[in-house]
Amino acid sequence: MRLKKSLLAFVLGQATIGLSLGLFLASFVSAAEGGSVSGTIHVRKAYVETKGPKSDKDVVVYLEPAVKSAVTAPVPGAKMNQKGLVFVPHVLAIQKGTTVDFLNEDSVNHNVSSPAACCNFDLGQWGKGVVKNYKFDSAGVAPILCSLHPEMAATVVVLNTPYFTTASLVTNEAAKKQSASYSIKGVPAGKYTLKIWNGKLVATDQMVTVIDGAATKAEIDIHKK
Ligand SMILES: [Cu+2]
Repeated sequence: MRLKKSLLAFVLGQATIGLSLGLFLASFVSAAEGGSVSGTIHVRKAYVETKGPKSDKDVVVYLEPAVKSAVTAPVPGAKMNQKGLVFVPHVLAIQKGTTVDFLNEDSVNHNVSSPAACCNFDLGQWGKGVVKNYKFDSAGVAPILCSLHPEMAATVVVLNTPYFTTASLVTNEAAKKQSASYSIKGVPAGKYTLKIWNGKLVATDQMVTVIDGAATKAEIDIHKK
């Protein structure tokens, strides 16, 4: 009887070790899906308009791999519509090679064009409910204009990387501070240069290391050019 009990304890012990090892391996496998980079963007010694259709609240945050990695196909479905004589969204970040649909939701005609060196185009004029599109094949910053409405303006930021996000600066009137939080998820492990784009402000590039299953924190100070 005593022998049977110790045998049972031995078997249970082995099973526990096996289960622990299994759980350990499972956590290792799921962690291999990449990591994230997140933090807060702080506006330093500057003030930008954070309200209205012509605000400078949008900050594009992106990670350029230190070592050239496999090319990832751009995500489909990028849109910049014309609604109420405004381009929506005001700032659109995309990966190079992305086709953007421009839908006119207004009852008046609109034009969509850009004088940018990276992406010089003019799609003509069209009316309500019609979509025209343009494929952004070169990285760069493209101001988007409507020749019929000079007050309409937007920006397409074309990036050489699929790892990016757009954060929105908010003004804390009481503290007289402007900031935004950001998070880029699903980034493969490795070294990256963290960069930003904003209509008025710049930041110093910083190196970040992404570790599988880990959240890397990176604070960003942005200031006048
Ligand atoms: Cu227009």
